[in-house]
Amino acid sequence: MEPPAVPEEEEEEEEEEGAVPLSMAPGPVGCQLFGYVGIEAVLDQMKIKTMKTGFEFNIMVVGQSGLGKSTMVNTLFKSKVSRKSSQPGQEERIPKTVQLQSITHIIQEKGVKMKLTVTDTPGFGDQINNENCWDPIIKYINEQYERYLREEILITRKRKIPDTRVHGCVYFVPPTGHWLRPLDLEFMRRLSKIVNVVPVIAKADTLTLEERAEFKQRIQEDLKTHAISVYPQEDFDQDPEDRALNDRIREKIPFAVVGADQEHQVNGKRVLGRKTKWGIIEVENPAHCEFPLLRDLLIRSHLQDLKDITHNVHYESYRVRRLNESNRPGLSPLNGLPAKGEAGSHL
Ligand SMILES: Nc1nc2c(ncn2[C@@H]2O[C@H](COP(=O)(O)OP(=O)(O)O)[C@@H](O)[C@H]2O)c(=O)[nH]1
Ligand SMILES: [Mg+2]
Repeated sequence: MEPPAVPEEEEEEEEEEGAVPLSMAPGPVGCQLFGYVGIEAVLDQMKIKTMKTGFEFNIMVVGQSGLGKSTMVNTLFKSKVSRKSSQPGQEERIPKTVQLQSITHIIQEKGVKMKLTVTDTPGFGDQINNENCWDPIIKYINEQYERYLREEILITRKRKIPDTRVHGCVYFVPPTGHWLRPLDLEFMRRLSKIVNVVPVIAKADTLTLEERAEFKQRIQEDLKTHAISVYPQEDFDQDPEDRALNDRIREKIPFAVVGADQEHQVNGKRVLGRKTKWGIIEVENPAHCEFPLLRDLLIRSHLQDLKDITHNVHYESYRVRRLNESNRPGLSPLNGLPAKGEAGSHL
C-alpha cells in the first residue's frame, strides 16, 4: 500500500513560514539529530533535583575511650564544614560519652543542602574482656540497614526513603607507634565487611613526624597481611583514573589526625587548634596534621562514592541476606522479617 500522499499546499505553507528541518537548522539545535544530542542537560536536571531534595550523609566515630572521638566530631562541625561558631576562650567540657549519640547539622552551600549526621560512640574495647565488644556497633549499623529495607519493601513506599545508614565509620587507632593491636585488627576485619571503614591515627600530635610515617607504614602492612580492606577499597575502583586517585589516598591512610574544639588567634586569624607550651597545633593546617585530608575525603572528594558503596555493596549484601532468610520455606517474604524492635537480633 502506498503511503497517503501529503497534501502539497501544507508543505508549501511550512516553507513559506520559513520552517527548516531540525537537522538542517543552524546552531546547537541544528546538529542535534546527527551530532549533538544534548544529553548533558541531564546534569542540570540532576543538580536542580539534588538541590531541591538535599541529601543525607552519615558518619560514625569508633574507638577506645580518650582517643579524641568526641573532640573530632566537634572539630568536624567547627571546621570549614559548617563553621559552627565557638566563642573565643570559651571552655567547652566534652562529657564522657556513655551511649551512642548522633549530632545532626544541616549544611547549606550554594543552594545545596546536606544533612550531616555524626554518630559518636562510647569507648569501645575499654573492658578487660573485650570479647564481642563490637556487637553494639554492628547492631547499630545493621539496624539502619533494616530500617531502610523495611521502608523499601513497603507496597506504598516513600518517594525518598529516609537514609540513616552509616556511610563511613572512622576508626581511631591509638597512637602507640607500634603495631595494630589484635583488637583493632579484629574490629576492622569485621566492620570492613559491612561498612566503609576509614582508619585514622588518633592524637597524632603525640608522635613525631618520623614516628607517624613509620606507624602509618606498619598499619598499612598489617592491614595487607590480614587482608582487611578499608576505604577506599581496591576492589571497587571503577577505572584506571579512579585507581590512580585512590592509590594516592591509600598511600596516606590511616590519616594522622589531631582534633581541637578551641579557637586561637594566630597571625590575626582565628584558627582551630591545640595550644601547647611550644606553640599552637592548627588542625586545619595541612602542614600540622592530616585532619584536612580526612575532612576532604569524607565531605568533599568521596562523599558520593561512600554513599554509592554503602548502597550498592554493603546494603545490597545485607538486603540479599535478609531476603534470603525470609524466603525460607514456610515463611512469606514479609512475615519472615522480624518486627522492628527485633532487627538487632539478625546480626
Ligand atoms: N593531644 C591530643 N589530645 C586530644 C586530641 N583530641 C582530643 N584530645 C583530648 O583527649 C581527651 C579525650 O577526648 P574525647 O574527645 O573526650 O575522647 P573520646 O573518649 O574518644 O570521645 C580530652 O582531654 C581532649 O582534649 C588530640 O588530637 N591530641
Ligand atoms: Mg567521647
